Amino acid sequence: MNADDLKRIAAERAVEWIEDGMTVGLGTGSTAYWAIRRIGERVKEGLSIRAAASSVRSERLAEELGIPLVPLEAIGRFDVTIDGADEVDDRLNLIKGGGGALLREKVLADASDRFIVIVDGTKLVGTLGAFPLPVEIVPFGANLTLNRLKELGVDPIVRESGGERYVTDNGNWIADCRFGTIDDPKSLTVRLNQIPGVVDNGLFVGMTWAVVAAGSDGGVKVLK
Ligand code: ABF
Repeated sequence: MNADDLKRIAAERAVEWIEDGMTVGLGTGSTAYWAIRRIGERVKEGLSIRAAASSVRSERLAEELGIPLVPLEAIGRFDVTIDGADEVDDRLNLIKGGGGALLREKVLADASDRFIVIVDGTKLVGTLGAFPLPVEIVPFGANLTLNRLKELGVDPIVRESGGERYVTDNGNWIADCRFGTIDDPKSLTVRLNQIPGVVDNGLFVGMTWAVVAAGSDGGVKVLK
């Protein structure tokens, strides 16, 4: 089985939690892609839901698949949000944002009764930090914000895509920060978000309802 098979297996297991009448948050990334695909299949089979997406690209995919989208203004809470992650630690805290959608993803996750994370087993780590932490910053005074990040002992790399600076759906930039092992993600996320110019960061602490992880043997683990 290749990585994509594992992502699909984890995604399809998570989609089983979706029931008629639910309001569903759609994540972003190659694993969330499979969840959106499966939701689209179930909608064609008669599943009645309403949904909102955490990125323009997931919105477009949902539209193509006929998943009924509603404006976020029409939503108070999500029953279920399904999304990927870059790392999951043993307390189910996450690093997300490798796909550049961390801000909208965190807004949906925070408004979800059940935030379900879908990963292939390689994303499970004991402690976060091998993956560079994405930090979303406003372009205004970015050099000053980057200086503040450097004071935390990192060398922030402003993300580029195709030789151009990467711009998020919200018009901001992403600074990827290698903190190394992150033993106290709660303190770090609070410290980062106190920096003027930082919009949010990819640490999702205490937000996960369940992790669905597909192992290389094709087995699926549900961690809560
Ligand atoms: C998105 O999915 C991002 O937050 C996260 O970085 C990414 C994981 O990507 P993939 O599922 O493609 O490995 O939710």
